[in-house]
Amino acid sequence: MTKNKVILDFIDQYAKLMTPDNIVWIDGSEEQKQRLTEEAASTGEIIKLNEKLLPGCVYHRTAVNDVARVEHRTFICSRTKDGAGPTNNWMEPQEAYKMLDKIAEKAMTGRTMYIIPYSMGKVGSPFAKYGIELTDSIYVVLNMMIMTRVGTDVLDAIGKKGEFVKGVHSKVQLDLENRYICHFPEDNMIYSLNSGYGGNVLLGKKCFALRIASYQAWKQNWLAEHMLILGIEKPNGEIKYITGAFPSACGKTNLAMLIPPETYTKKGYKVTTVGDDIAWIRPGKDGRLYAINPENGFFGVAPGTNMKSNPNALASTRKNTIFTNVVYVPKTGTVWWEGLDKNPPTDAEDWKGNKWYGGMTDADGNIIKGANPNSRFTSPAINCPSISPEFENPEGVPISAIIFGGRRAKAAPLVYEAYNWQHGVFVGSIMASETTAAATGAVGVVRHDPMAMLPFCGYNMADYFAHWLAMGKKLSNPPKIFNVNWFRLDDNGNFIWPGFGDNMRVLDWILQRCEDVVDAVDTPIGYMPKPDDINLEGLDFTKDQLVSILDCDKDTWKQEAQEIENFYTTKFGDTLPKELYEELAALKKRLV
Ligand code: SAT
Ligand code: MN
Repeated sequence: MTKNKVILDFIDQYAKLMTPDNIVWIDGSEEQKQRLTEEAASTGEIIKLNEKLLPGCVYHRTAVNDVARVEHRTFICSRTKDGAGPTNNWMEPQEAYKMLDKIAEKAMTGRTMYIIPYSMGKVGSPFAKYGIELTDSIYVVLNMMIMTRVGTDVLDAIGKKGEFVKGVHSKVQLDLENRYICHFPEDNMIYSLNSGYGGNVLLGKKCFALRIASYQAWKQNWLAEHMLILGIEKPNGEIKYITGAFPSACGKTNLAMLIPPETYTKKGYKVTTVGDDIAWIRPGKDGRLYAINPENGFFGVAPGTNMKSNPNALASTRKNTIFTNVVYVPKTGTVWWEGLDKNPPTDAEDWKGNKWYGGMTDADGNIIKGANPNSRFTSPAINCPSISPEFENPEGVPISAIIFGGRRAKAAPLVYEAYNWQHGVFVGSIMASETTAAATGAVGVVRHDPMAMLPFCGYNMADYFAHWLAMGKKLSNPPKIFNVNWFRLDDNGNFIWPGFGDNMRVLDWILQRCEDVVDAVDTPIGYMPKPDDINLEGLDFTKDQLVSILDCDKDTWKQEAQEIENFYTTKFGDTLPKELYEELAALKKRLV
């Protein structure tokens, strides 16, 4: 397939170590995909679904102990501990290689090693970067064929550029105690053992496109971010692009695919989707930022996805999709998850493979959920009805606004705007959000998650902040920066803001601010909308409710500022860029 010696030596090294019975090159062809699908179906690794109702779709269950990213077992193995910084787990690289090699020894005996050449970004785009993943999982191959651009043209492209990210994955024994997701940024290398779950094993995604790429971006003057990219087409045909950073399972896919409320669609507004998870962003010659989505598909959270919350995502899953850890209905060859509709199957299997029916309860009368809360669909981007015509644009799309957002029951208002780039970097750095099922560990605990990159920054986060600050200085026309929070709760624990499609009303204000056509209220935390400037037409939502989430309670924010100071000083101390301490001091002053 290739004569490139670096590639061949890499494969040879790990084939000798892991001793697979066979080696198969993945060429990206439909025919090979069909063959692998049949093979995986014959061993039970996947189940083929109803060809009429869900053509080309398959179902997969991961091991019960392997359903989410494992942050405590994820390492940045930079040469120095400082290179990984205070927010990452670190292991000395030679020690890590030694330990991993030992676990990987003969791990593929009796198995096949698949070689996946893939591209993040369209092959040949100035943004594109290439990788080769070795894996013993057909499930991984099939997912990578959706999430990335797989094929022999990648080998030609590597041949010319000579650079690629090495990825080694083996399920080994799916042993939790020996599960490691290790990154060697200085070696362009990812080594993932003992898992078979999405973010741990689809090495093009978080491991490459965020952890390794963020390091490369730091060195090469660009940004690799945990951001969706959407386009808003206005009635006059003009399209403005917004990127948004939100932690995992906080609605990036829903925002990226939103359908505006009727008051907007009637006028001719339309939202198009460029990406739902990752943005690679570069300065353009015109002093603006340009973004591409390096992925080729969506790895979305299934529960809660329905015709009302996200019809575009649901439509994306109707063909050529891999469903993981949702409910399986053998009789019809279909799938189901909580929040899909109000008609759960009566005769099904839950994500663990146990007999299950809607409304089933345990001995204590508690409802047993059929789908894992982090169950997923892997769907080709081209399936999405709202996919942007610019999705494949090799030059990317120009960014008008950057949004940061977390899941916060209190404190953070619906939306506010940063004063300038430096203040915007501060706003991103103080992001906090309640944890979700996307990673193992407790759910619902507020933690600091700067720029939604806490689990994904492949180098020292203090350097990452400095890099953001430096990027801004190079831009003559930087995007404006905003913070949003769709998740404020009332005293009864209900969401106040309707969210989903109605988030368009907030995006509308954001665009108006970018175009300088609407005033704002200057508050201690930033510019906030005048309540009259958020369009509530056609919405059952009172001005009082709106005012209640467009607040900046000084006492709450004084506590918040203290919390930020603790985070800054205990995590980063004097390694944190002084500009951020200055922004914190200025915030405190405005709160007096
Ligand atoms: O499992 S993934 O890391 O790919 C998804 C996510 O957590 O955002
Ligand atoms: Mn994500």
